[in-house]
Amino acid sequence: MATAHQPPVVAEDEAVAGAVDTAAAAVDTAALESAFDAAVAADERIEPRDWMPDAYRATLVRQIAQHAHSEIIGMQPEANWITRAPSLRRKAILMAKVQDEAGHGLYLYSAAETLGTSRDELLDKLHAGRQKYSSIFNYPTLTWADVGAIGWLVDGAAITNQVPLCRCSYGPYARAMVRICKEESFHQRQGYELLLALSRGTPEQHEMAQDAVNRWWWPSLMMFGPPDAESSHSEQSMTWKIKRHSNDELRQRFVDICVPQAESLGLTLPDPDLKWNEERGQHDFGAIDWSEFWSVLKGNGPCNEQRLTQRRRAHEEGAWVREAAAAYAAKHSDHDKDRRPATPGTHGEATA
Ligand code: FAQ
Repeated sequence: MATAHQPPVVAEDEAVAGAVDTAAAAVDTAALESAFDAAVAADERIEPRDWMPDAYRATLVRQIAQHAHSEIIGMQPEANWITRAPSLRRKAILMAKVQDEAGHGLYLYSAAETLGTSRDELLDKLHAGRQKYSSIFNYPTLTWADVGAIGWLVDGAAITNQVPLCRCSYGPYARAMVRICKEESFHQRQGYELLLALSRGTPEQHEMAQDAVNRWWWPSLMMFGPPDAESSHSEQSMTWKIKRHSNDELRQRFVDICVPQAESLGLTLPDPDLKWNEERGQHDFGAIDWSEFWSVLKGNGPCNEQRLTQRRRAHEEGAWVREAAAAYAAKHSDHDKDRRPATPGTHGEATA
């Protein structure tokens, strides 16, 4: 009977409708995916409202967050020297540089927020040790020359890595990198100029500059990440054009840039195997101690604990500033609301 069959008939209809929906969704996703792939292949920018694969989004959040955390943790080693800078000029330069790093962190957290995460969430993960920051900032700044070595080598490595990121497929990250690279380039020059002054100074100052370069050289090479064969994300990130070059390619480029600069500085790079290879048109260099790199990543570098403790403390102690800023913003948005005409333009005011 018709009535007896009705429910199964309805269920069958629903099942058919459900299957059609699933098939349509699959077709939609496939179409979206191929549009995304075509946009990436054509070097178009992916913007926040565009469809993107979940894994692309997750990769960007991971990398941008790690980058942002590096900028703000990276303020610590240099800030250590602000009170002990040898002149007012050097102090003013260093303060401006450290402030720039904070700014870079903010641009990057904002870029990450366009992917649907929040700065609070990312900071919580950093403080809980669930997200990384660059290995380089787990080394101590023992002398004033370290400020120069950080500028020359660490900012130099950062620029080498970041200039290609200005062409990253994700628009907000690429645009943030343009401004950051301009500032990093200034930072690199101040480090070079500082080291040059020390290198040409007294024998003790020259020795201090050399010692700083000896300590920062190898960790700077590690900043580019593990060798290509051990880089878990490179292949996919390069297909998506998040990364444009592999870790080893950029590391090689950095070595080739540094060798003539070290010569001009009158300093030696601490690598007896470093030599020009005529055939390759590049420098050969010695083996990197990757066990040190992985150990630092696991939290066992000389300053890991100190950096995270200081970061957590700064966050807690800064709570009142965030609360005050939020209260101020809320007060002003109410205030602005009161001053706004009920119907835009009713008082003949400009409403733009
Ligand atoms: N430190 O598969 P890959 C600066 C991790 S900013 C710690 O090759 P990927 C400015 C990696 O996350 C410096 N961890 O990874 C400044 C992954 O672990 P996961 C920061 C590292 O992402 C100057 C695992 O190893 N710059 O210095 C490091 O494809 C002076 C496997 O590695 C950026 O973040 C490392 N060095 O390539 C501030 C640039 N390397 O996440 C103050 C943007 C690798 O699976 C003073 N980032 N790992 O758990 C990138 O270009 C890339 O993320 C790489 C790594 C190249 C760093």
